[in-house]
Amino acid sequence: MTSFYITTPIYYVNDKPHIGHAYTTISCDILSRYNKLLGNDVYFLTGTDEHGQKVEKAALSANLESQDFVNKMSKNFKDLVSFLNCNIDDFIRTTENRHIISAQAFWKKLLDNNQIYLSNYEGWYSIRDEAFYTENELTKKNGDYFAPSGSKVEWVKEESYFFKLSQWQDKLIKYYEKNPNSILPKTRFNEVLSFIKGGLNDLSVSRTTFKWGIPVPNNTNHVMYVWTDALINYLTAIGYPDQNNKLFKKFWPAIHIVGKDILRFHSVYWPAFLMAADLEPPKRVFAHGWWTNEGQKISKSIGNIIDPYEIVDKYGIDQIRFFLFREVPFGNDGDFSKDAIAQRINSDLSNNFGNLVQRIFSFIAKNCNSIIKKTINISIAEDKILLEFSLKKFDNYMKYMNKQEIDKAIKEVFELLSEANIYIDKQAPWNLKKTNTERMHEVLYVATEIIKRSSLLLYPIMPSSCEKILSLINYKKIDILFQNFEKFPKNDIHIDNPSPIFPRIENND
Ligand code: ME8
Repeated sequence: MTSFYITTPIYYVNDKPHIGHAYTTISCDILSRYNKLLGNDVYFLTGTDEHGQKVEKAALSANLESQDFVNKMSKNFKDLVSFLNCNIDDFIRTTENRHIISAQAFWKKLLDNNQIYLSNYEGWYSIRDEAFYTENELTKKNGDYFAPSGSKVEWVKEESYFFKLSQWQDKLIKYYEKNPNSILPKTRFNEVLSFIKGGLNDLSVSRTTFKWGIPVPNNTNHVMYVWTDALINYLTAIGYPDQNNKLFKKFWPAIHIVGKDILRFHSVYWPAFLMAADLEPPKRVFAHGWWTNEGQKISKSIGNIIDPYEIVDKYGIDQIRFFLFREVPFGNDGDFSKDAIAQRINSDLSNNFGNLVQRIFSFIAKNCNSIIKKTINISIAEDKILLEFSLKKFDNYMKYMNKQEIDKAIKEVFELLSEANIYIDKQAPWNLKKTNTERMHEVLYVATEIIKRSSLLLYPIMPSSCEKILSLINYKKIDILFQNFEKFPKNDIHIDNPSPIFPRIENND
């Protein structure tokens, strides 16, 4: 059995989750469900990043002890996972004991491997990004300096441990040249490679000016730099430092899905840390794009945060899951607008998919006593063409899903659904009812088979709706597997009376 380990970034708990966090988590759920349908052994991890100066500051302004604050805030992220209908295997928090043990063991391994040394850091730091910057990356405005992300940086000067990142430059270049698919999309791969080729400095990996972090082993004046601490979560969850742990042996290395903002941490620092600790680098880092709200960057100060609870309550969870991945190529930036959501729901879900299900299943309920007869021979050219087309679409769908190109995979299914609607219009079972009921049954049988196949393919994206549709033809949860894609039913099919799965959005205020 192939194993598939997929992770979201662990989110900072300085604030409430918004649509951007929901986006990454849903993408991992889609890919995880897709892999389960293939029969793969899947492990899906998400969680929260709870240390560092940014979180400490947020706790202070909330007037809470850091630990009490993170307990409260982390829960918001955990609750959101189930609200989004995401089936995770573990939710990790970096303040958990298992993680502290794991991060300190990892640190000791780096020390043993002579990868860390003590010195002094003097330079720019952004608390909002929790990142160090060199002067040439900054812009100056009214006497202040700003990082490319727009966050203000401050000058820090402190004793610090350094990781010998500069020594990994050539090894990383070699690794990436040999494994060009280990960073996707391609443009991101090129960006990372040229960044590495531009030269790597040793990286400051500890801080001394605040306390909210994992103590550095044997020198408790220092806490681990929050990114070093955070990245190790991917190992902790599968049992590190016990490398004989069943999960660790089965699942490492992982596929990390991240936003483009944190690609450098995952594809430069992280693989270098791992190789320096004698571990394999990630199987792949996929960096997706950035959502804006009606053209503007989503930010608390602008006051245009999109609350996932609000939009899911308004449009439905499957509708939002679908919109996010149908509307924008996974990897590109996207703009969130209510008009775009309504248009997607109405044109793709109500008019195309929903309409096919509705008209076929209610026709069967009304005219065939809710039964479609088993069809033994598919001999009519139009039937064969449509069924073969579905196999081709399935192949393409898998090709895209394996590269995390979720939008393209969805498009393949909608091309199939459009063809199925054309087929029904042409075959017109409502006319056949009067002239040739045997043929009418064949047509309904083929259409039902296409609905089944499309629902299987769309299940990872819209699990509850597709489960509902499949249950109308008596498909059980355990049957939702791609190995049943081509399997025709052995008996007549009883169709339960359908109610509309994807109602149109009429009022979108
Ligand atoms: O960076 N559009 O946490 P974070 C799309 N703790 N995705 C968005 C988004 C937007 N507008 N806003 C946020 C951290 N995201 C670290 C990670 S991992 C070892 C440590 C998503 O809370 C996207 O996945 O700032 C982005 O990379 C992540 O949230 C940043 O979350």
